[in-house]
Amino acid sequence: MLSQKMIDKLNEQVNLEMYSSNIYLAMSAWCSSKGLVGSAKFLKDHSTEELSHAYKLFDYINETGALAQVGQIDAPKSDFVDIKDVFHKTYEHELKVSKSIFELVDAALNEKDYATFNFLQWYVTEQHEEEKLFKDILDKIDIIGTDGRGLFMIDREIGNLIK
Ligand code: OFO
Repeated sequence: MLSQKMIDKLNEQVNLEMYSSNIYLAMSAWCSSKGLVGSAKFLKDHSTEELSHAYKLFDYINETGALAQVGQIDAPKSDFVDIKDVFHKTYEHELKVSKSIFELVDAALNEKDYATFNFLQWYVTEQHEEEKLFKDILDKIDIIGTDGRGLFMIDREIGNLIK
């Protein structure tokens, strides 16, 4: 059985994952409007992945007999300077999500809620992978550059990252 504190924190995380999904969807729209087809597809695909993160938490809360809650989700930013700005923001956002997951893990340990602690390990691993994914993209942008054909190549590379 979850404590009220854990229910509240897990519900906050559901909200953050849904917000993440909307951020990536808005970024996908921006990329699409700039003809960055590969990045648009990749970010839309990632938006779907974030929803699955939200649903996994949602199901966990419900399975314990607690009430999962869908809260208000802020509108994401819809304008960006360039492709580097987009992926810089994805990376910064994932660092924020990792911090939130680590706070949840801390809370689970403090509450001696070992079932939730165990459940959250999937997110700890996932965040490590996501930070790496977006850091790698930023590195590629720096190496290839975005002048002339560089932007075309970067966009194609990003599109090829879809699993
Ligand atoms: Fe991109 O992170 Fe969810 O958890």
